[in-house]
Amino acid sequence: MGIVNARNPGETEFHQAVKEVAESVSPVMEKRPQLARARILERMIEPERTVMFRVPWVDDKGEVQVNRGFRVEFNSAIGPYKGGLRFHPSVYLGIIKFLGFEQVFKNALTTMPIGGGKGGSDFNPKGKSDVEVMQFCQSFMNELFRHIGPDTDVPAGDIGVGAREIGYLFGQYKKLTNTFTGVLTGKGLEYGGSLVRTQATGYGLVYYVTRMLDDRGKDWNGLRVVVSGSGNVAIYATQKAQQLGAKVIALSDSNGYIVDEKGINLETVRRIKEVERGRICQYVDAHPHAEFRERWQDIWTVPCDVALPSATQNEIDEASAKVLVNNGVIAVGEGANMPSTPEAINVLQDAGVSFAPAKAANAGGVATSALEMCQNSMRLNWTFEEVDTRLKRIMSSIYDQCIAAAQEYGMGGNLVAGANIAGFLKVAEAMIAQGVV
Ligand code: NDP
Ligand code: 2IT
Repeated sequence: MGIVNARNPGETEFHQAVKEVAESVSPVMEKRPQLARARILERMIEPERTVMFRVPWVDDKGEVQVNRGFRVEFNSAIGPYKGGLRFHPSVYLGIIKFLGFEQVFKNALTTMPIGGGKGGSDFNPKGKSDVEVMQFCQSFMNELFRHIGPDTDVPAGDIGVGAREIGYLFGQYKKLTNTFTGVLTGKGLEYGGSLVRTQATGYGLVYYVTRMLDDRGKDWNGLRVVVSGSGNVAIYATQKAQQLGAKVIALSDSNGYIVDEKGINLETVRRIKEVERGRICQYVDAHPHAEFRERWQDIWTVPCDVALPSATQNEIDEASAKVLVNNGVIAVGEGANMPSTPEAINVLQDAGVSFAPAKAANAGGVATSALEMCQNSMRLNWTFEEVDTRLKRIMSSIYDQCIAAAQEYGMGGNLVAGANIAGFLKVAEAMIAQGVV
């Protein structure tokens, strides 16, 4: 870790992500000295390629704006680089590298042939007009297009990048290259998108947690669930949990959280968030019995059986984890990437809470992206049921891989260790087979 920190100064999120994997795989390295001799971990923590670029664009007032763009192509041992783009003002190299690093192992767990990458920009889509978002996306693609391709690197959405942004990015790629290919996933259904991709991360999260609950002899029926965020992942995790009989009572955004003891009305949330691009506080206008509270971090004080952090990194810290435990939480499933601090994970695992790590639990999104790539290659579309059945099967297989790997290395039941080890081994074997490249 000394070397990682010194070679990547200031990239605290990246340090955090590497430390967790390095700790998990240390028993593997002891058992398999050939991995250490091949310097596998040292090679994995160095991205194969990092691109940083200027993104100039003109806003509605005619003023020139300048943002910074990133694409980190982390690892292509098992397939083309694959991973989302994040547009958020907090984006810098350390965030894109932590996301890209995690993506490598997550993608390996999906059983699909995809390597790992991530990209994005410090552009803030909030409050921008559609024209401004389009101007930005076109300028972003003016540089990105030369680095990506359907067999090279296939970006998708993440925070701040949804169907609208993917559409503008795709249009510009097509224009610049004069090709119609599956170079991005999360596309609209009219032009090559896959059914279920919109729902996939949230649904997949709930499918994974279902397996975990099942191992405790429980199902979702009647459980009180708190979901943080109110974006793509949060909305569809809520929808699936509700379909399975759970009562979702809280959601949030970066201004605060709402609590509805009667159960969240998801139609209202979807109108506010997907149609109007509004704020979660507007929920109480339609449902006056519900409550809006400021400080999104405090959402974990709402007593619940299951917590699904689905907003952003490090949103559950040690203190929040203790509150969750004291309130009797039985399961935590990470919808967001790295939403729990290492201290929080320790508190939850020590208390016997079932803990589903992001790499495994939120892999349904990228797995369905890989199914979209598959359909694009065949120039065919599967039905909703076909894709959903495959997604369920993939989430179940990820769960089985995590359980088996944890068991084999003496950490039975520890899904964090299991996910890291299973993902690591698959990538490591592929790297060894391909030589020192
Ligand atoms: P969206 O942009 O659709 O929604 C993000 C939500 O999280 C919004 O409610 C947003 O609130 C909130 N949020 C984001 N950043 C912060 C912050 N710094 N502080 C407080 N609240 C914040 O993104 P997604 O739902 O797609 O992504 C959510 C998480 O899931 C991310 O960690 C992402 O990496 C992860 N993920 C997403 C996948 C996907 O397929 N989309 C796949 C796997 C993981 P506000 O509007 O106020 O900013
Ligand atoms: O973090 C993630 O897995 C995503 N944002 C989805 C990536 C993808 O390529 O679908």
